[in-house]
Amino acid sequence: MINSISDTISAIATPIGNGGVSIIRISGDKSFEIINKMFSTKNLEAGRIYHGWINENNEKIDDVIVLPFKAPNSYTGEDVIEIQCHGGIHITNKILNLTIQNGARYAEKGEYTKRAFLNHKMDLSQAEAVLDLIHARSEKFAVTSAKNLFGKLSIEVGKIRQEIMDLLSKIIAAVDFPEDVKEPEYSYIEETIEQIIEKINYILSFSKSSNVFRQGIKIVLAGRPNVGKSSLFNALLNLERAIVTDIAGTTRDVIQETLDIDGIAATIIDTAGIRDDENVNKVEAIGIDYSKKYVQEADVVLFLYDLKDGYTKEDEEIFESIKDKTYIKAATKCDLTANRASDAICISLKTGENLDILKEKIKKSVISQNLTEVEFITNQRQQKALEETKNSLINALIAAQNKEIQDLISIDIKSALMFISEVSGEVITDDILNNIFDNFCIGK
Ligand SMILES: Nc1nc2c(ncn2[C@@H]2O[C@H](COP(=O)(O)OP(=O)(O)OP(=O)(O)O)[C@@H](O)[C@H]2O)c(=O)[nH]1
Ligand SMILES: [Mg+2]
Repeated sequence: MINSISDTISAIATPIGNGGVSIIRISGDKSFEIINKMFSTKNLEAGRIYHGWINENNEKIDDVIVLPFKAPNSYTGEDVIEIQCHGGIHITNKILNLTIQNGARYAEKGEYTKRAFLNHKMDLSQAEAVLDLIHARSEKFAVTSAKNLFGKLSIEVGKIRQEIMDLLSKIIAAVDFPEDVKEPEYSYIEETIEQIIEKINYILSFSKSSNVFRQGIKIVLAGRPNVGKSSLFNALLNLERAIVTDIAGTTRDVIQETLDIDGIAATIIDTAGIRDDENVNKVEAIGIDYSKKYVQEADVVLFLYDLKDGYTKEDEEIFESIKDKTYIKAATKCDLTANRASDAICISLKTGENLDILKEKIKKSVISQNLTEVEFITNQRQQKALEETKNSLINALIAAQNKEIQDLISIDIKSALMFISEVSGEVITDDILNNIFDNFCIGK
């Protein structure tokens, strides 16, 4: 839960750790009063940059740069003080604690951006774009989130909202003042609604790609023990991440790492080899259950079998369970045998043979999951609000086609207006709001 907006809050805005510079940000009415108690220069003016000392009981703690901002010209729309100190966990925490001792309280997750929203510095889709930008797992997603931050989605949704509002006004005016205002033609209402629905559909057409961008793609390695899953996992990451041995059943836990493949975050997941025999102990058995679960949730399965052993009955069984998914089939250890497969890429993790071809194939399968260039990135909350807007408009359209009285049609258009307003946050409940900002990190 987020506390009162009237308090003055403080937090470290940079990642915790040792770096060149850390930033502590204070926001609220008491910001200037607080810095006055701690800083060597007094009575700061907004819009200037100050260099000086942070003091505690007349003792110098750090040499810092201070940037004061006066409401409403700041990120949060409140009085803000940014303190740039030397990076380092101890010094940064010390200065943060001094701001608290002098009257601020620790900020909660997303509280700065929540204040920016409540003070009308940004609308909700922009606030969510900040969240996306922070958590962006690939470059492409970061670039598109930044566009949303500059208002791309809000502008389009704002236009649609205005069109719904105009239509509603025309209908209501005629309902309320039948002597003075002529009611709009039914054909006009139908055409207008159809056009609006088309615009919503256009934004929604990017939903699937948006979700792929947001969540990334899961690529799961699957196959019998010892076929070379962990060896391939390491080769794809260019890293000795997973343990590789000639003992069947080496990997027990699920290991995952994320790669940026053509701007899309691809999480490669190594799993325990799937087998069903008396040598399987309790730990491996749990690992095998995980493998099966991850395979089912995968966007792409990399199915491996050992070319030296040939395609066994067990391989066939595992393949049966994935064949309805998007899969790539590869036969490993081609350096050890003259056997070749007709329906799989033959690779060797020892010599690197055909790994390029496999990588290319993985890249293609990732790109094919991401069907279009994404013009509007939306999250599931926004998609739901847009779907509800559309459903209300469809009801209004059907009512108009049936030549229902316009007073009745206006009810559905009103609810469409409510739903579209949720996207930018004109109409929003506290629950939704807290849910959104709870996903932020502290200091943003
Ligand atoms: N010669 C050769 N050996 C390989 C190749 N791929 C893997 N190996 C060897 O096969 C053994 C098993 O490899 P892993 O990568 O651990 O196999 P895994 O599928 O992860 O096995 P589990 O974790 O037990 O399911 C290791 O000794 C690897 O060095 C290959 O292409 N050629
Ligand atoms: Mg393994």
